[in-house]
Formats: sequence, structure tokens, C-alpha cells
Amino acid sequence: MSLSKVACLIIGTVGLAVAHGHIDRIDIDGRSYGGFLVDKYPGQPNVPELIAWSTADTQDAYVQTFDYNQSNIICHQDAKPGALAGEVAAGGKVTLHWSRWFEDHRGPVISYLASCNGSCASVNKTKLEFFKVEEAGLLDNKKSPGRWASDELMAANNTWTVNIPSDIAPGNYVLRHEIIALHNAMRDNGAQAYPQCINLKVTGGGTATPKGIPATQFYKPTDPGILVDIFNNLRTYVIPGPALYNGRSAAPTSTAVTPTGASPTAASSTRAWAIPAAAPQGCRSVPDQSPR
Ligand SMILES: [Cu+2]
Repeated sequence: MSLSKVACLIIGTVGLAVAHGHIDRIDIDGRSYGGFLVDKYPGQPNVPELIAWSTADTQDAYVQTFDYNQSNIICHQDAKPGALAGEVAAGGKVTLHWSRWFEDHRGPVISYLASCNGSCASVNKTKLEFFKVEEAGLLDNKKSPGRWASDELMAANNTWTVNIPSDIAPGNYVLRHEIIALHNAMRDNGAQAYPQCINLKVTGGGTATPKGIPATQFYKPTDPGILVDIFNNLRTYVIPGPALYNGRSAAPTSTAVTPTGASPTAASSTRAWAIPAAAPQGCRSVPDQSPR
């Protein structure tokens, strides 16, 4: 285990945390919307109405794999719907700006939509059925641990642009956008999910109503994309969650990875990775939820 992973583990255990990241701005059609600022809004009396969902999280914490069947995985810790919605035409783009991210928090970037069947401001999150609209994982495996969707996000000034499928029926949707950090994912309960939700009002003349599933059914702690050692010369990476909705959406952002010549045996006996220069900032999970 590298120093950085030890640091992450220890800091997480004693409960200190340095901010990781959250969506602090959403840009749609030349209009900017504020995100839910976890470092500012919790406990404040006059939090502005937002298209972003609020959370009880104040630490940019993650949802641990053991809670992937609990409601915090839906839209983060004790999330509540935003009062507003950002208007976007089907086929349009939504650009999400993360406050910050860490290079060593490598992993996939995944986006889902769920119809609210009415207003999203009062929706019951446990009833939301999400379909996956975009996914990107390991983009290049040449040099372990590889180039990841999270690297692409950071290279784009901590932004990710989601293409809204052009064929979906107009209406209100929750966009669930997520980074899953895999730097500790080689051990049980090590993958870190950072889900974020915003309300969208999709306009246009589409008719598709893709079938979705509850977010609590997306992932299992032992999925190959969740329990995975990204430092072990990964040749391919299986992005977790349900199948991608392949309606008339914009071009996928994920890139197929061409396997390198490394044999599985060589891969498992050689660790060709470097310890990151700086230890990652403290990783902290949101409080455990009791099963229900
Ligand atoms: Cu972390």
C-alpha cells in the first residue's frame, strides 16, 4: 500500500477531511446556475433556491460501497430536491463544473437521467428510476494506472459536459452525475462514489421514455468496476451500473481501450506504478446508514 493510501485511510478514520469536490456551477445554453455549495450553505438560513439538490454533506465526502443499496447513493447524503429546474432542449448540453478534484482520485464519470413524472422539486428520490445516458472509464491503458475519465474532467478545467439524448420525451428529469474514485478500490469498501443531482426541464418533441432502475440497484461492492486494482496494469475496465441508454444520444464520450500486450500473469506480478508525489487529501465517507 502506498503512503498516499495509508494517509487517506488514517485521515478518514479520525474524521478529518479536506474538501474533495462538488458541483458548484452548472452551465446550460449560455446560462449559469449555482450548485449547492457544501462548504457554505449547510446551516445557513437563507440558502438560495437552486436547480441543484441540497445535501447534508459538509465535507465533500463520498458514499462507501457498503451503502450502495442505501438512499445516500441516490443524490448524496440526505439529499433533497432543488426547488428550480434548468431548462435544456433534448439533444442539448449540460456542463457541470466541479469545485475541485484530485488527480489520484481516478475513476469513471457516469451520468444518468430519471423522469420525475411531475415536478422534481417535490419528487420522492427513492421512486426515481434512472437510465444511464453517458459513461466514461479507462480512456487509455498504456501506462498504469492509465488515463481515466476523471483525468479528462480535470483537463477540462474540472468540467464535464453531458449530452442530453435528443429523443427523450419533454418533461422534468433529475440528472445524476457521478465520479467514482478508485484509488482505494483494490480493497473491500474502497471505491468512493461522489454523486451529484440537479433538476432539468427538458424541452423538445421526443417521445422516448427509457426504462430505468433505482440508483440503489446500480452497483454492488463486488462489481468488477467497483472492487478493482487500477494500479495492476489494467487492460480493460468494466464501467459499473446498468447498460447505457443507446437512443438517439450525442456521441458517447467513452473511448474503447485497446489491450496492451501484457499477459495476465505479467500484470499480476508487476506493479508498474508510481506513488503520487503528494498524498491525497483526506477521504471521508458519509455516515453509515442503517439497512432498511
Ligand atoms: Cu478521497
